[in-house]
Amino acid sequence: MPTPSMEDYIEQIYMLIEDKGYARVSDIAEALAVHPSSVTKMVQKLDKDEYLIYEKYRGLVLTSKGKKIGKRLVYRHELLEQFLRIIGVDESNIYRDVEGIEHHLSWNSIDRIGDLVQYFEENPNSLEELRNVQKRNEEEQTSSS
Ligand SMILES: [Mn+2]
Repeated sequence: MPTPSMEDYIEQIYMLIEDKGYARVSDIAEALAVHPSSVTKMVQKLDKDEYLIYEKYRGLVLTSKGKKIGKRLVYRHELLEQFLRIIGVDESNIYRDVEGIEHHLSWNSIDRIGDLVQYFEENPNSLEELRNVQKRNEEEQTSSS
């Protein structure tokens, strides 16, 4: 199993390759706001663990194992953003909160959150009821403060 840090790298590398067709050490460093030497070190570890193949002058490619995990990690991130948006979390908190929780949930929890997101998509009335609860709670908070 990849560590949280390895997951962040695999997720970013997968997205860069999807977007641009390649992932350079400098692009990965920029995306994760880390030093290029940290990227090189991690990329070597990911190569050793067979998530990708790294050749210094030719760049890197994900193995099928790396691709499979990368795809799931990107899905997980997007699902959690959708989930927080649905339950009414402020847009300005969403990205940071997802980065904070994504590595710490079991796939079991991810799948059940997926069910919940689907449930709200299929039942707009329920979503409206949830919004009503939120409105009520906000009004109570304002009137009691
Ligand atoms: Mn993420």
